[in-house]
Amino acid sequence: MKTVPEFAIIGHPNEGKSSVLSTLAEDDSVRVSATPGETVVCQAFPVRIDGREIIRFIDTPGFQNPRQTLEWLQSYQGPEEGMLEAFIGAHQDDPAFQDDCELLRPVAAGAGVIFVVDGSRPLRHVDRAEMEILRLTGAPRMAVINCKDEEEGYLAKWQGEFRKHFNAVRLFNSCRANYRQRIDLLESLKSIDQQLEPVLRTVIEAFQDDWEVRSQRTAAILAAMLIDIISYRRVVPCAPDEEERKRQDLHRDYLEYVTGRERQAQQAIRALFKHNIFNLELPPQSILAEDLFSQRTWEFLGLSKRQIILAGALGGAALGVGIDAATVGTSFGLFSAVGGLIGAGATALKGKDLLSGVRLLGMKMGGEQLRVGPVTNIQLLYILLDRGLLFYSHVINWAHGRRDYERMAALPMTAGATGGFTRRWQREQRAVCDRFFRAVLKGHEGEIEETSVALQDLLRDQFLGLSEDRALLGVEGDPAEHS
Ligand SMILES: Nc1nc2c(ncn2[C@@H]2O[C@H](COP(=O)(O)OP(=O)(O)OP(=O)(O)O)[C@@H](O)[C@H]2O)c(=O)[nH]1
Ligand SMILES: [Mg+2]
Repeated sequence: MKTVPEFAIIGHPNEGKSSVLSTLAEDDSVRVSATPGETVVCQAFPVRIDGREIIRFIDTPGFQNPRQTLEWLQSYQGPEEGMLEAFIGAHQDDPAFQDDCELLRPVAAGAGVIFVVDGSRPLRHVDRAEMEILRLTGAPRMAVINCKDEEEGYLAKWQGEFRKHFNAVRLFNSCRANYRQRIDLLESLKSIDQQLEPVLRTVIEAFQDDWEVRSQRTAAILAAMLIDIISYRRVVPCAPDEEERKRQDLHRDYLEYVTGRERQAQQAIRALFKHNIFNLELPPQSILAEDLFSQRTWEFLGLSKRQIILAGALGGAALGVGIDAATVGTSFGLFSAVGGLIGAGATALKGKDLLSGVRLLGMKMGGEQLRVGPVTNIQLLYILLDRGLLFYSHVINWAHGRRDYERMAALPMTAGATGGFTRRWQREQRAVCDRFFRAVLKGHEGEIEETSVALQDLLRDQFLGLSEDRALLGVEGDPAEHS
């Protein structure tokens, strides 16, 4: 085995080899397609951490002529070490064995084998032939069952057969596997060959360290975003007669700013988790696809209607409170979508005259100037934190090999998915948020730095918990899990 461990992903056409590789290597550039025969030549996909290659997976075409290949290998009389080279030498110009030669090349060169089957279909004779070929190669090998459908009736049969031919067997769903399952698969690989163990242990450690680094960086990205959004201030010249219009402009600018700033943070997080090509599209039912300032967002994240009104965060219109259009257009509706934020810190609202108590905190006229910001309501911090945590859990649970977006998106959001994360936080955790919020409002650099570090530590721990915790992983409702 070489210094960089190398594994060829081998199997029947269209079983999900490329898809498994894509997820395992966190590489969304791997070509996956519903048409059998998509992969025709071997291609190595290195996994790099800090620019250093630590493991390499090789995508291969599916077996083309396994029965005859097996017959040839079984009747081979020469020295065992030269068997694969001899097979390739004898068949490389025969179009009927083109794929078989190609897929056996990396094995002949010493790569370990990960054999992929679709465990949702019954076992066939041809599968046994393929397994027997791999056994004869003598390569360290493990079998991976990738169930393309939910059907699990054949699993026991597959597992029984695999035990005869492989050193290890694992279920690994290329569309759903996450960080934990990738690590588990690597752990199993360790057991297929003693010689592989030390180098794979190093690989696993590198994966784990890298995951922590990514989680730490995600926390830093979110903290920087929060500082920008909370400390947002603008001052514009404003004559008394244009106050109303200017307020609306400022309000709109703020909405755009917050939305854009959040999107920017999400893109940075996405890149950190190597989703480079496909746009991890949020299912339409996802609360993350919902506008940051919509009532649904705020309710979903655990605020009651009354709390939302108290936060003054949403407009009367959004809440369905019967306010006549004229009033909505002026002091309440338009501003109050971010009211509490820039904001119309609405006090308790009662019926039709609820507008009388509305004060526009944070937005004030002074001299010939209109000032806005900073945000005065800590609720926005929690909403943004919740959305950050949801986005993280969405990203880490989006397997790189997953390509069937439509099907995933069409499924309903799960019942268990209501409520934010921060709502369940303890008093100490809320205190960290509180100190951070106040420091940012005060604008004291040192204090911001200090409280931001505490917030990042808190977030990193939450992220790492989310990476390991099966129960929480479904929080965004991985629809495949529940269909
Ligand atoms: N629903 C579902 N579809 C899957 C899964 N794994 C693979 N597929 C789909 O099955 C098809 C084949 O996947 P590939 O990864 O290209 O299969 P392959 O074994 O590399 O195929 P060839 O390169 O043609 O031999 C693609 O349409 C995948 O999206 C899975 O776990 N669930
Ligand atoms: Mg392929």
